[in-house]
Amino acid sequence: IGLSYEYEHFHVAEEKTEIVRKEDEALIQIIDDDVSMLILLKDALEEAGFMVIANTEAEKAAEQYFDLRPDCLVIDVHLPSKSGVQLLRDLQNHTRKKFIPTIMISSQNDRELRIKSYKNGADDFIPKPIDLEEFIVRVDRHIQRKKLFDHSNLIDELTQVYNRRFLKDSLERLLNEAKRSGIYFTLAILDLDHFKRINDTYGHIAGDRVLARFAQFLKNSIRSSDTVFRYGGEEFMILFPRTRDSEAKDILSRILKEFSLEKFKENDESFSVTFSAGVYMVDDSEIPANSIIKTADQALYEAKEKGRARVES
Ligand code: GH3
Ligand code: MG
Ligand code: MG
Ligand code: MG
Repeated sequence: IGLSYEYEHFHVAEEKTEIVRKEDEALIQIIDDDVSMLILLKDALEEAGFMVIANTEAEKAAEQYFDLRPDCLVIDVHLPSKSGVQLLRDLQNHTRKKFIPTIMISSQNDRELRIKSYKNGADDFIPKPIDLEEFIVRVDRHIQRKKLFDHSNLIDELTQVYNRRFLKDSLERLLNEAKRSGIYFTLAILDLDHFKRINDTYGHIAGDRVLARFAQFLKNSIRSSDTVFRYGGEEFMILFPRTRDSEAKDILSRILKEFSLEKFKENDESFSVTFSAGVYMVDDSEIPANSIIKTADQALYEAKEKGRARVES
């Protein structure tokens, strides 16, 4: 991906290439000024099923790191323009709350260097020459651990859908994608109607059960490319990539119709629940994430004003 080899100068020029990130495929970024090492590791990782971006320069690497947000970093300790440890420190300073497992590789298996690497946030240190089989299993372990970490940090415990933190990430990712390839998407905000009454009538535990069932209902009603988030309390959001607002409205109206037929039972009493929703289509990638949410929220407010159990845009 994105490599063109210029053997006469013996360096690798990275072209600006489209890297389409697949949800389930881990992306590994390798930074090493030694081209033959880059090729060796890249080939081995790709054969093992990972996506790889390879860089020879620290500056270019930093740029691509922020752009593509890899799942694992492999950094050579000795880079010409900047030490690998310095690069690691710079990247970590910019993504303090993100956990991106980082493996330092080095031709020098030096105790001081290892300690310095770990102190600066490295998770692993592999001296060259690299045993490829061991390298792959170590990368794989780091990726598995990161997945577990990300999952527990991004899922809302009660409803088992994505949380607000992940919404921010997803919105930014979609906006970046929109910038790159001009695609559009629709954001929907859903809010349960008169939810306070359910709590007041049947208690908070019953209210929690409604929230969990609503979230699962949403998850089961949308396409696999769409994502449900719990934004807070009894408010949920859905991101519909490559979907116009009219289409999202149709989908939500169908879900509303089906969900309002669901029967909830608490102490021999049966009740049903509805929601209101506001949708907003983003086809201008310059719009900031918070004003997208604000505009969708205004549509939701309109749906509430017009009598609830409806979808507005
Ligand atoms: P509206 O139709 O205008 O949205 O009315 P509403 O009653 O749904 O809205 P309101 O914002 O007045 O009340 C929301 C309620 O949701 C209040 C709050 O106690 C409850 N709530 C928020 N989070 C949770 C939760 O995790 N569990 C339970 N059981 N209730 C929650
Ligand atoms: Mg080097
Ligand atoms: Mg609310
Ligand atoms: Mg409500």
